[in-house]
Amino acid sequence: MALAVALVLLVLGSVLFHFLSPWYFTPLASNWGLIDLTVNITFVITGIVFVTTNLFLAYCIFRYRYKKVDPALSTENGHKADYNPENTRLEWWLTIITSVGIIAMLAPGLVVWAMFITVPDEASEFEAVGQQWHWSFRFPGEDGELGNVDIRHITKDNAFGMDPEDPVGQDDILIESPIVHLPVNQPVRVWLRSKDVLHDFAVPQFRTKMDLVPGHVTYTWFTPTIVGEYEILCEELCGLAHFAMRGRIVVDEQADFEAWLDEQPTYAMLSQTEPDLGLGQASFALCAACHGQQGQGMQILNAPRIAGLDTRYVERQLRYYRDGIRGAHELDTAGALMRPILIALAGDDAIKNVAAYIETMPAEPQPITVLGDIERGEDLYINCAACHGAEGQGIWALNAPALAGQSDWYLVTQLKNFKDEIRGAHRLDLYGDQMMMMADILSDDQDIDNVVAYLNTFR
Ligand code: HEC
Ligand code: HEC
Ligand SMILES: [Cu+2]
Repeated sequence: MALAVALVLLVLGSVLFHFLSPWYFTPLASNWGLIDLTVNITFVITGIVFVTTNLFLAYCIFRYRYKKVDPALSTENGHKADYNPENTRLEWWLTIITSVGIIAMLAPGLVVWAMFITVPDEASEFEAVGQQWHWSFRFPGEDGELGNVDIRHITKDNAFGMDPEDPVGQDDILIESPIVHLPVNQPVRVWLRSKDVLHDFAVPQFRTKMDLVPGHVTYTWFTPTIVGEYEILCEELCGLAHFAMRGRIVVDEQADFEAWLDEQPTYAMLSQTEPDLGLGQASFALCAACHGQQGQGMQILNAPRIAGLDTRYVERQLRYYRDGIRGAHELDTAGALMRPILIALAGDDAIKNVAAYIETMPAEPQPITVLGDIERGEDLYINCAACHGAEGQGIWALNAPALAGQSDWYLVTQLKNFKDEIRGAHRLDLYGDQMMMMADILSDDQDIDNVVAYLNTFR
């Protein structure tokens, strides 16, 4: 009896949860309303089956429950079930109903799948490139065609693996930031390419998702229908840190989209401009006042060592300071010191030059000022090694800077800043966002000191 009641409550609770729960589809912002329809059909059919079978079970438990019958007063058998091995009629009915239900669930899915893989002729195209743990994008240039790429061409200066000999690729537009724009109401095909492991391109509001498979180029298509900003998630669940691999699609009016695209560099522009080390060295005079003549850093000014930092990392930090993505938080007093410098360092070229010069400066390990439990630090650092390298050497392909030999007091403040959302919380800071999630692994200030003390063993 209690079991029957529990079953009825379970059914009621599930149905109520379905209708009252706040966790449902996000509002639709693409042409793929049919995906919602197929999911809803499945929900309704499996829902009806769930409700009827469970209520039937509850009914049987109640109806045929054990009854004590006194044999002296009655000939009725109160508790023994009849054995009823065959019931052809009933079996036919059950088979037919089940088949109809399964067909009703699968058939619409097949129709929608056919549409899902048939890209309309008028669709424009772009490419989304996945790598651990970052998205970047490529649009065809004026010729309307994407040039050849190959994993073998990938270097620090050719992150897309563009074929330098291919004339078609010269005008391709390369977007290294994980934020891409698309025009509204224009069908678009996304070519999906992975540089390393499996990834999965998913935009919940577009109801579209597709795996990126290393060695293959896959695709999906959709028509964004509402102007706005949407998050790209990597819905690859197996493997490390895919949840931290966020990107963004900004859906614009056509004119805004074109204005944005016009500002993006082509492969030819990127591959032909060599940084000017002489100009970079001249600009470095601005930096030496705080970071020291050798870029070794000065603790009294809170300025860390910058000698030897990776060019791309430095460029990104300088752009972040300039654009108020880093150093603009009211509690970030040290970061605020960097912001005025970027007024003097005008333009992306100046940033490029000084960053290139900084990479050439020899990096001396900095004195140890932070002590902690090195063994505990080693255990904690296992989580960090995947991005920053087993010896804290940094991995440029993952956008993670070197930590070994860096001013240790500075590493401590940065980890605290990430943890307290003073660094990394800006909505355009998608790498800082990764570090904010990672810094939460370190439960308190002591653990921060421990992991930095362990990093001090690499020098
Ligand atoms: C007024 C002093 C000052 C000057 C001048 C200055 N910096 Fe800084 N810089 C700082 C401070 C302080 C920090 C640390 C900010 C923090 O703690 O977040 C910093 C941080 C940085 C970082 C981030 C390092 C990292 O590992 O993330 C870079 C890169 C950098 N500076 C480059 C430069 C360059 C290039 C120049 C010259 C064009 C320059 N700085 C001039 C004070 C200065
Ligand atoms: C998913 C990859 C990933 C993991 C795991 C990771 N980091 Fe990072 N870390 C990054 C990236 C990317 C940056 C650069 C952020 C930026 O560009 O602003 C960074 C930046 C940092 C910085 C700032 C360095 C500087 O020069 O300013 C510190 C310190 C740091 N990480 C420490 C750690 C520690 C300690 C752990 C382990 C608890 C860890 N990271 C785990 C990706 C990672
Ligand atoms: Cu991924």
